[in-house]
Amino acid sequence: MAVSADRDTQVASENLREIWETPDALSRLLSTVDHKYIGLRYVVTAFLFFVLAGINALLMRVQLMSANNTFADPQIYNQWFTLHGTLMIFFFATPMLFGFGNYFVPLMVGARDMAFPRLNAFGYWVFLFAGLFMYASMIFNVAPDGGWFAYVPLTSKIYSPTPNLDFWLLGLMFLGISTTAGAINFIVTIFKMRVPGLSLNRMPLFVWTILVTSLVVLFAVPALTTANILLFLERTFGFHFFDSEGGSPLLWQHLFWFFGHPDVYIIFLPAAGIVSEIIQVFSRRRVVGYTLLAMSAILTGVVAFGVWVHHMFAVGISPLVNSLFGAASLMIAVPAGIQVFSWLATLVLGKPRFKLPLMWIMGFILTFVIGGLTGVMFPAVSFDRQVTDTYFVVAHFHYVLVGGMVFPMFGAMYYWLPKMTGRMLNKGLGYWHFWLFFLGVNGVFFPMHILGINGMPRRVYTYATDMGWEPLNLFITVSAFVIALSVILFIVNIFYSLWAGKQAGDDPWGGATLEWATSSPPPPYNFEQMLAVASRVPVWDEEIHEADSSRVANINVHDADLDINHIEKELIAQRDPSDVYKLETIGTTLITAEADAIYHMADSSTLPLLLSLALLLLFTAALFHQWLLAAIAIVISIFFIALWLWPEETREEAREETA
Ligand code: HEM
Ligand SMILES: [Cu+2]
Repeated sequence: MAVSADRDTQVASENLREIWETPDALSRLLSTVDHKYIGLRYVVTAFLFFVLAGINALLMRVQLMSANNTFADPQIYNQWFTLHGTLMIFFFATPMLFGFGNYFVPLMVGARDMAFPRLNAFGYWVFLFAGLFMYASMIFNVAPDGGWFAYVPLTSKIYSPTPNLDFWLLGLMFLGISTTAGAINFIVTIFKMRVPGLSLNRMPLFVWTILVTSLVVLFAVPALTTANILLFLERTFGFHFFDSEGGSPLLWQHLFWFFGHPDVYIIFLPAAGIVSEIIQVFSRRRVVGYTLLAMSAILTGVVAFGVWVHHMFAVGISPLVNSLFGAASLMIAVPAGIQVFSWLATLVLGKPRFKLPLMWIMGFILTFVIGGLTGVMFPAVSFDRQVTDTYFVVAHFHYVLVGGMVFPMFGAMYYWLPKMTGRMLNKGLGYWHFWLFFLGVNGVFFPMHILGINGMPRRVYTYATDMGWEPLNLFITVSAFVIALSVILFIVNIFYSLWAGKQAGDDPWGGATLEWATSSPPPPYNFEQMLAVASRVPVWDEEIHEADSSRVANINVHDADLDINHIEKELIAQRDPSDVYKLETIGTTLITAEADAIYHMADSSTLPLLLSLALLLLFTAALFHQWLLAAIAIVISIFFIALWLWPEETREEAREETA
């Protein structure tokens, strides 16, 4: 019995592999739609942008190391901070979290891929090309220089006649296509492709936060894209949206921050999801306040759209409006507080194991709370007016961004890379990385509070000796190099562990959620059996019932104990047995996750790559004002879209033809 079962499993997995894998390396490179490759690519590419943006930060710190330094001139300094902010926010933080989402959302909900695999591949290519497009500006020395929020009139044609700003506008329009495609894909995957039994109230918190983030993306990104299109039209064709001849510069600020504030939560929410997952696993107990945590994510996503004016307290909007937006901004502290207390309660009530992933989360809590404390000061409008545009603000938002996103990201690297690569990261190097980074970050950003209160404005390329700002600035620069060293150790660690790291095994941490119920790295089809779950922590609960390692096989849909809905039984009964070997996955209902469909998934294809190349041509043509070329690029794009949407012959038809 055991022997024949083993043989069946082997046959099944070989069949599955044949169906799901793109075998040869070159076509995989160009055409794969496997969410795991795509997720990994997002993570690696986003990390590359983190390093590039970090190099810009180091260059700025070298310039600010001493008073009256002449290492950089003001023009180049403007480019450095603009590109640093833009790359970090748009090309590092969001894509990095979307990368983890891409890799782990399908695994955590037990699906075989994302809902729209080709759209997913397309999203990655667009991200890559938009990033290269943006960074090309640095190489040609025409990098955007209007700050990461590109205020008009500074960025209007009269004050910024060179193409620097066009790179910024077009690059972000281009990137917006990727972010939007990714968000739609996450929403459909999460709503429709969870395994039977994984009802909304059992979804892992990381999946919850990715869902809320994706919804926020759909409502926020259009404001930015609109603003960018309008400014591009104004700069290129002389329209008047933002200038004083009929337009209004304030319109830019409203549009930008209507996107820009929610964007902070687009970055923070998935990171908070990572925090919940890691705290749960390393405290060895279910997370405290699951429902509150999910609700806080939703509340944050909603309130995020009602606070944007707090970035504009100093522009002269009426005091009444300012105080209303101040009050709304204070409200954000409520869900943030709920989350922090839930996490602390989980740690206190559990038996925490302070391994590397949890260390990063502890670092996150400390740093993020400091950022939150300065954050709640700004809604006091009078205080904000004193410190706005000073280093106090630079200190605050780095505490929130580095604390709220980079710490959880490194936590996720130590937690999830073993699943992605099959190898553990080295602990010794890991501890060095953590402590140097932690000390470096506080060494860089804590003193900035003091500089800010002492009046040092942000975005200045130098300062006079008699301001007394020199010693702290030197200290900050040295600390910035400590951060750089820690990141280098991390990169070394990755290569070292790929080469000589300990084998991770399926489940090195005793994980709770479904990604730990398959091999590391997972096979192309993710799970051999279509799973069904009856718990928020399915892997833990299975371990309670069955201690053996064949968990995956044990939680399959045929298992009567799991109370599978009858529709699903019907679906399974109706299937021709050979159907199991097609590119398909089970679709479920939105709230209770009862099986209601079998979806056939798209095959690998080079069209996503080709279409993104055509779009790259379009944006490059627009940059050089080559309208004929742009028109050609549009025609080519439409052609590729038509090919993409062309009905494919089904496998049965193909089989009949060859027969
Ligand atoms: C990890 C080490 C980092 C260092 C040493 C660093 C350093 C700096 C410096 C020196 C500035 C310019 C301040 C000025 O002249 O006004 C700056 C600005 C900025 N940074 Fe960072 N940063 C780091 C990480 C990050 C991260 C992770 C993010 C976002 C996820 C980020 C986002 C920004 C933004 C948005 C700006 C504002 C740019 C502007 O004024 O337009 N930084 N950073
Ligand atoms: Cu804000």
